[in-house]
Amino acid sequence: MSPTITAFKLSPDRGKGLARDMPVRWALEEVGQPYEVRLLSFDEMKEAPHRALHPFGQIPTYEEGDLALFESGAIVFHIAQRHAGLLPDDAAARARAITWMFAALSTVEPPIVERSMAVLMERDRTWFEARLPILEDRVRNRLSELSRRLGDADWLEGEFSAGDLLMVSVLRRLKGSGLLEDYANVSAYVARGEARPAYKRAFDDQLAVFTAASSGP
Ligand code: GTB
Repeated sequence: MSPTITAFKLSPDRGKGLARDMPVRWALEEVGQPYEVRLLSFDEMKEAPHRALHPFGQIPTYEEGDLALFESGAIVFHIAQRHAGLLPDDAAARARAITWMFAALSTVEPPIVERSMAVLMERDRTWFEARLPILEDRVRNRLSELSRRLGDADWLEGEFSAGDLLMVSVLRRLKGSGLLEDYANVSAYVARGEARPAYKRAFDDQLAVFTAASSGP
């Protein structure tokens, strides 16, 4: 039986693939696992049936038989554990790839999200102009550290892994900020991720949901 994930009925990113069902879709495409998608409105996300799956009333969730998961990182990890292709077999290499999954979500993403939230929600505050350069410097710090580590490698640890999948997903949130462009190897890394056939299938599928919903009656 195919797993079912949840996603926005009408994503606020207008199909740019920034909502967190995207890494889950991408992981499922990488391992060749077909899946169903249940689309939810903002109201439906906060209702009891969805809250039973997701305590915070968010997307994505993942259901597979009796197993119900939330948190995109945990879902990608589960998919990577269950199928070949996203984590190396060698125990040490696997541990290093998992380390990059955590690094993406807990070290690289927080300053990126903090900057995006400020740009989206705090533009009209008196202190916004003073705060933005501070937030951008924090992002630049992480990008330069990542750039140094990546060097001229294609991926963070040998072959493409779930660590790269999450890192590329996190870095995509900087599109349009002008920050990524200063780090040529990191920009090329993101482009390499986006060029993967599995990424493209996942992206097209989530875009099709937005296109259908926004052109409906
Ligand atoms: N840590 C959780 C995870 O990784 O799964 C975070 C889940 C989460 O933030 N879900 C968001 C959500 O359900 C959607 S993805 N929000 C509704 C709510 O909280 O009520 C975050 C997101 C939303 C929109 C954009 N965008 O428009 O660009 C990007 C990312």
